[in-house]
Amino acid sequence: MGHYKSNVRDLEFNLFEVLDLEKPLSEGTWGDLDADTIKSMLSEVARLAEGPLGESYADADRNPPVFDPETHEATLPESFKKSFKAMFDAEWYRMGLSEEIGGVPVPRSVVWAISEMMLGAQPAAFMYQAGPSFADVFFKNGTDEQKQWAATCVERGWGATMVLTEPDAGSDVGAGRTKAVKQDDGTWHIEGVKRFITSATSDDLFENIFHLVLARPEGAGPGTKGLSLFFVPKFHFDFEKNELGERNGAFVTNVEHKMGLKASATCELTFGGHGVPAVGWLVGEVHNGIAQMFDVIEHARMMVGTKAISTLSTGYLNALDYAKQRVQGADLTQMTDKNAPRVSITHHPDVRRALAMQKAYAEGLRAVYLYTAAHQDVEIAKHVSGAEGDVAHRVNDLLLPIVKGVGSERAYQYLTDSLQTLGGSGFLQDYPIEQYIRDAKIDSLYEGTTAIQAQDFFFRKIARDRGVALAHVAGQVKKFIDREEGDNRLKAERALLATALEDVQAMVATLTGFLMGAQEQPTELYKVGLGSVRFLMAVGDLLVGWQLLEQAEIALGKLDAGTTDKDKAFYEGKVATASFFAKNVLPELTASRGIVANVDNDIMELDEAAF
Ligand code: ST9
Ligand code: FAD
Repeated sequence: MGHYKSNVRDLEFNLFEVLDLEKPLSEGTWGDLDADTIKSMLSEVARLAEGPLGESYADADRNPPVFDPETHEATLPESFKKSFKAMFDAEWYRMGLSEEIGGVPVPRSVVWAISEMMLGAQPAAFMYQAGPSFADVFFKNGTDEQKQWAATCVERGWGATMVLTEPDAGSDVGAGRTKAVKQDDGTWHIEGVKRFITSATSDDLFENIFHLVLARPEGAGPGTKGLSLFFVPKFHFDFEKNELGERNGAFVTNVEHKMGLKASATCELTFGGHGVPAVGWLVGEVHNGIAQMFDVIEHARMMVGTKAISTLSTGYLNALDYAKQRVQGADLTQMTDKNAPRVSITHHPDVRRALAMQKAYAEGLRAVYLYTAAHQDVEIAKHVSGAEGDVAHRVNDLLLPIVKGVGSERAYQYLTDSLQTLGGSGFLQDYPIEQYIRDAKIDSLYEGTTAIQAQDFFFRKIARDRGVALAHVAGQVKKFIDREEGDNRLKAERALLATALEDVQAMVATLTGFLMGAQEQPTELYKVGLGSVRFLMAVGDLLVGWQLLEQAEIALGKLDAGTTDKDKAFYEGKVATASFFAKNVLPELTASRGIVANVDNDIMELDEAAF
């Protein structure tokens, strides 16, 4: 048994009891794919994740990639490559890809449920597997000829990278200086140095790697809008003869030494600096680079959030396992009796509190990412929330910064509780949790830091959207609040959720007020910046609380109907966790509302020297 613990029961519960996928599946959009097939897929991926895929997790951490500057390549540990191969050969990457490039139609919620387990077991391996999904973006944005190349990328199993960041262009992608020089034959020569590029070297995992690179054509304007997207293969390829050719001029010039996620090679990538031109092809033959790259970024942000949530889930399940076995101290009610029997630590209120918080965020955030994924398919979105027209797309856009920003922050925060549950043992490398924490820290940094997610959430996904998607989701929360089921056993929790919704709506009004005020007084915008991460986290808590309570209501119905012993504990856990979260977390949103309402610019006026 490896380090990774899956939660297949909860995935099935989400897909079939909460999202109720059976109905849209029966309508035929996904052929004869049915619930039984999906359940066996989930079990099979769980076996892969808990077995061969996760097996090399610690070894790959202790033996990170070794870079050779002479060859511009790094070697990966054999154990990791074996794990990668076990996953890649199973071809799960075909799920949800365009059929024209070898994909199999599957709802996105199922794709992400499957991905969750691979991401939790061996996140670096999942990232090396980006080729097919990046080829899909290339396929959708490419010319007819490039669409053929995209199919070849999948068929030959090539690796892929997304190449934005430069030493002076991180969050500010538009500051990128890498340039593109047009050639007479219609190709482009890329010149510049990119940094932090994931999977730009990958030992012998792939015969070729294609880089999707943002670069600025000579003479193009400043900022992100002046960037174009280029397809730059590591080796040239004769697509007519189906033959690998000469080395192209994109060379890895360094591999970073990192805190965690060590098996994932993070590379400096130099274009055109070694006497060989780095030849690129303009994607779609149109200059629309940032929008095209955002098609990749949207997948990647969803991936990062799901990775974080998956790591929290396995952290929690490892902590739970330990807590059930670890005997220490007497029950609190017998603390003065020195002869009282010793109990497992699950009997101690503080351990219960910590476990309940871990469970609530792991399962609540899982529900949020799956609800988001449900809005990536119009048919399922309509079934799940009644989203019509382009509302499904807008809801997905709205929720991505929650999945990525809140998922990563809460996972890192509560993984420390997972570690704490193990006491001093948690600090040891005998258990996986210290590695989980190191490996999960990156999730709040790459693909846009939390500050960037929070600004994206407020300025683009709420203000620019004129609140359409937010109103749709708030309407769904309100529908739950107003629904009185059974003997209304969740009455107190519904009231807490109603207050939390009001708190969030008040924060939206306050931040919108600052935004409007900025037309007269530009420094009012600082107040949005000062409140935006708090606001993002508050909306995350509202959505986690709501999803947990929706699940609790379903669980109550199942308990009333009578269930097996095993399911009884599962459903009781759902009800108790939702109630715990509503009572212990949702009231904090009222404090956040007050803080946002009273935010002032004093800290912005402080001289840098005073920090
Ligand atoms: C990175 C990679 O960090 C880390 C991990 C790599 C892992 C690789 C493997 C991954 C595998 C994943 C796939 C798995 C899939 C498997 C299963 C399949 C299901 N939404 O606001 P403006 C666009 S990479 C959409 O003025 P600024 C839009 O076109 C590095 N589009 O921005 C817009 O034009 P318009 C990641 C958006 O002030 C245009 O941009 N780096 C969005 O010029 C300009 O917008 C980062 O993420 C959006 N949310 O630039 C950088 N936002 O307005 C973070 C913008 O006309 N920094 N556009 O529509 C930012 O995001 C900045 O806010 C900025 C600002 C760069 C956008
Ligand atoms: P900076 O942008 O310098 O940010 C520093 C701090 O300032 C952060 O706290 C940030 O939130 C804050 N900040 C910056 N600007 C603002 C603002 N406008 N408002 C508020 N706060 C702000 N990039 C790729 O292109 N491809 C990859 O494959 C890739 N993989 C990566 C893998 C790893 C392991 C790492 C570490 C990075 C990777 N990146 C990749 C780069 C990653 O996306 C960037 O590191 C990230 O976007 C942040 O940029 P930065 O590191 O330059 O930080």
